[in-house]
Amino acid sequence: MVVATQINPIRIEKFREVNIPVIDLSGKKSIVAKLIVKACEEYGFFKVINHGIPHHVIKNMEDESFEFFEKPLLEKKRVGSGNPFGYGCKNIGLSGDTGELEYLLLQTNQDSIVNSSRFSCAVSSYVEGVRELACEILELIAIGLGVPHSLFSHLVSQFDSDSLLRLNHYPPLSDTSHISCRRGSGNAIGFGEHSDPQILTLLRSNGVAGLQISLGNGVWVPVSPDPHAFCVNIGDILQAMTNGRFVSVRHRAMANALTDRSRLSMVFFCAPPPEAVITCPPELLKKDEPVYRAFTWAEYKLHTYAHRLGVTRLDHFKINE
Ligand code: GA4
Repeated sequence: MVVATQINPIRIEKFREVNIPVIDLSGKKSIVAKLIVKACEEYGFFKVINHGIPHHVIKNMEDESFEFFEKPLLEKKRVGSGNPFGYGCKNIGLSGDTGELEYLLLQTNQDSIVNSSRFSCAVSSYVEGVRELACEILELIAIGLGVPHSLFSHLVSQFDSDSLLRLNHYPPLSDTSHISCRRGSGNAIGFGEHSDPQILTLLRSNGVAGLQISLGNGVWVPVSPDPHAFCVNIGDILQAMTNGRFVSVRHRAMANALTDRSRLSMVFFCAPPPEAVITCPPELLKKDEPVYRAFTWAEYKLHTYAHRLGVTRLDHFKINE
């Protein structure tokens, strides 16, 4: 049971870690598909194990990420193609949100990963692995929902899919030597409350805790870190495409105050191509009225970047708002 206590100014919970479903992808396809759909309906979050991404691909990406974040600030700031992409420290997005982290936000379409440095090789292999895994999970979701297998996955596998890779580095708050732009106290937020705008998110973190899921009404539960698993969550687009049957659950990351190890999360956001039209297929509507109007991913992104991190942005696309 979750036992909550009120401590100003942030509500702190005393709780067990939430047991989100752990799904073994090596199981029988039809059974795995059902389990995933159930997890999407009940939690919007689940973990996958036996995911098939080779250990060395993940390890390489992690090592390269740590090496990158160890570089001097000025060198890191030169990386990337500018706001919102590239290196960022404390600033999140374009509307004034901040957090206790530094990050590297990368576009992942084939044109973006071109150079052949060790770092970009690690990124290409990692992105190839997580994209394939995302497509496999999206196909299992389609099977579980009884819609054509590639209904969701084809959006992510297309050449111009707008998917992103985000490397988030949360150094221990007690250590001020790594980045000069970080300060904070015990209960500081690393990355504030939000839902993910895309279709599906695949997060892999090292063994340091920080991710929390909102149960609503200000109650937060932590997700235990597991370097061998991927934590998967539904994004706004999949909520819209399932007419609200799956929910894009709000989550956040706490600043890393409890250990002297850095937390590193490597997050793949699967997005459709900009011109893809987002709408709920008739098979999923059944007799229900559509909750959201049709919109393109480009339109949704414009709306997303025009608002703050914590906004429930799908509400704007509701038919009866
Ligand atoms: C949240 C999920 C992803 O990290 C992200 C974020 C994006 C950004 O950092 O540029 C946004 C945020 C995220 C949603 C609202 C807008 C856009 C920051 C922000 C304030 C890369 C994404 O796609 O949306």
